Amino acid sequence: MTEKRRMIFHFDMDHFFTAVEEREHLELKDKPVIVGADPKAGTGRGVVSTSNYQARKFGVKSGMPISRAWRLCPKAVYLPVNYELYMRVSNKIMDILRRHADKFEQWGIDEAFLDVTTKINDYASAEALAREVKDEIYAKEGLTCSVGISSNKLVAKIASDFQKPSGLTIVKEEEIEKFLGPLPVRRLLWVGRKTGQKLENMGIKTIGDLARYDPTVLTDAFGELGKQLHLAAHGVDRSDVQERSQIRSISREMTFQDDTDDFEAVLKTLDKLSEEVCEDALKQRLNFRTVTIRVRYANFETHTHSETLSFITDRVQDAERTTRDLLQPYLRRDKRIRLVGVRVSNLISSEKQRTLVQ
Ligand code: TTP
Ligand code: MG
Repeated sequence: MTEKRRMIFHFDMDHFFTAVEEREHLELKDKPVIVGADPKAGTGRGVVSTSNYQARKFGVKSGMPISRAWRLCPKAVYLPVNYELYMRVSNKIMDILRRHADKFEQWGIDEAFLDVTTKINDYASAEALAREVKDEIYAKEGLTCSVGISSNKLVAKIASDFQKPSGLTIVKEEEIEKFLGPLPVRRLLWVGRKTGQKLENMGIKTIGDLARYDPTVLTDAFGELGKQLHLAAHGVDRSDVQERSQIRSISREMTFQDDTDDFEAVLKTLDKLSEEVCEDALKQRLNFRTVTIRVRYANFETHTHSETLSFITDRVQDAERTTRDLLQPYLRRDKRIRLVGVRVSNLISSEKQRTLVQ
C-alpha cells in the first residue's frame, strides 16, 4: 500500500527575541537591535542571543561574542534577555499553531512542525492555510514568521529558512532534490560543525554533492550517521510530527572518589552514565533528542554543554557518541575532574515513534 503524501508545515518566527522587543518598544523601530549579554562598551563577556535584520546587515550573528557585535555595530540598541516575556509570547503563538494542526510538535522557543495532511488536498490549499495562520499570528501577536511547506519535516524546516523574513516556501515532493541540491551541506539538520568540516574535507560542499556520494563510503566514514546523511541528502525523512512528553529529562551523575585526570576512566564513567540514562528512558518508553553533559572540575568550576540531534533516538550508541564529543573539549591536562553527568531531554514517547531510517 502506498502511503498518502504527507503535508508538513514548519513555522519559524522572524528574529524572535528582537521582534518581541520591537513590538513592546515602538521607539526601536528601524534601528539595529541586539538582544544578549551586556556589551559594556565593548568589554562585556557573553554572547548575542539574536539581532534584528538591520543589525545583521553589519555582520552581527546569534552566538557571536557580544564584544565583537559591539565592534561591528556600536550604534545598535543593546537589550538584556527577557526570557519570561519571550516564553509568554511563545506560548500564545504555539496555541495558535496547535489549533491548526492534526499533529503538532513544538521545536524550540520559536518554531514548530504542523502535520496538516488530513486538512489539505493540494499545494494551493496548503499555501492558503499557511497564509491564514501567518496572518492570524500577525493580527493577534503583531509578529511575522516564515513558513516552509513540504512532505516531510526535514525539507519543511530547510524551506522555512529559505526566504526569511516573512517568507513562504513550498517544496513539492517531486522538486525536493532540485531544491536541496545547491544548498550548503550544513543545512541538513544534524550536520554540526565537526561533521560539516569532515564532509568538506572529503570535497562535499553542497547537499547535492552529498547526495551523489557513494553511500558505502559514507557509512565507512560515519557509521550509522552516514546512512542518515545519505537519506537526508535525498530529502528522505519519515519521522513523525509528535507532541512532546510531559517528563522533561532523565539524568545521572557521578562524583569521583578522588578528583581525576585519568581521562580514559572519565570516558568509561561517561559511557556507563549514558547507558543508565538510556536504560531508564527505555523503561519509560521514551526516546530523546537532546543530550547534555555536565562536568565539574576539582575547583568546582562547572560546565554544561548540550547537543540537539536532528533525529530522535533511544540508542545507547547515540548517547555515548554525543556525550564523548561534548566532553572532549573539557578534558584538559591542567584540570582534574570531580564530577561528570549525562542528561537526555526533548523526550518523546517511543510508542508513536517511527525512525528516520526504515
Ligand atoms: P532562531 O529562530 O534561530 O533565530 P531568530 O528567530 O532570532 O532569527 P530568524 O529570523 O533567523 O529565525 O532562534 C530563535 C530565538 O532563540 C532567537 O530569537 C534567540 C534565541 N537564540 C539564542 O538565544 N541563541 C542562539 O544562538 C540562537 C540561534 C537563538
Ligand atoms: Mg526564528
